Amino acid sequence: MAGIFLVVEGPEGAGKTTLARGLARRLRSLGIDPVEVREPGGTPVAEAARQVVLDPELETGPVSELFLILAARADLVARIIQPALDAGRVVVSDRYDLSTEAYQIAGRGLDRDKVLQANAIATGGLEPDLMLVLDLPVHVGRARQGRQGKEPDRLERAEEAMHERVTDFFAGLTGAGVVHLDATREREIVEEAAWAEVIARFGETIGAHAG
Ligand code: Z5A
Repeated sequence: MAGIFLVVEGPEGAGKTTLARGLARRLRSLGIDPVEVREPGGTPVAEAARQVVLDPELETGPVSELFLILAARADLVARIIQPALDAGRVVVSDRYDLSTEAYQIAGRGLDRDKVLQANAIATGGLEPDLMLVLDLPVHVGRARQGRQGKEPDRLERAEEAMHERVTDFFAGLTGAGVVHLDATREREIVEEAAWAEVIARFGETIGAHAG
């Protein structure tokens, strides 16, 4: 049976983790055991890279930031995502490579072609089947994160203009497999809209997985 690779993307505080968990819960309610991952992270090597890249005490330039993130992605794809898809599993990822385009290319200003080439080495060319992009203004995401009361990490401390570029990049995305969701709506409504997109595309496969 074919595996399905679902990715949730968007700016900070948009509700990616909330939605990824909601989709996984819905899959489990059908008897499907999804593989849930987040980026950067998901393996010991990738979690170590995540700690370095998000640590506000560490000074990391845009290029070293890129390669830490790609090292994490390479390990996650090779050890978890690709084997899971090969085994016919459904993978739900909280961020993937659109985040690199958003943060390292649009945000940090790195060369697009070179970053995409390096990313292709990290992923082995693996592309998601569906990218659910949550659209939310920067200040709304910030307010949500503020209510959570967690200390901002290194990337969250970046200049406001960078966050605007990241948000604008996500908002302007088009292409096969990209679906925009208005993340200003209630959690349940966002989840329902996302689930409808999943079922519209993969209902038959999911039905077969559910047995
Ligand atoms: N990064 C990168 O630079 N390049 C890359 O290639 C990749 C990542 C893959 C990872 O941070 C950082 O790595 C990220 C980009 C960079 N940094 N920045 N800045 P992370 O994974 O720790 O966190 P995050 O992705 O930045 O955001 P987050 O704070 O985890 O937000 P979220 O997952 O989108 O939202 P959430 O945790 O689901 O929800 C946030 C709060 O809002 C929470 O209290 C929810 O209950 C609430 N919420 C969720 N949905 C709603 C709705 N619909 N209405 C109201 N409230 C809501």
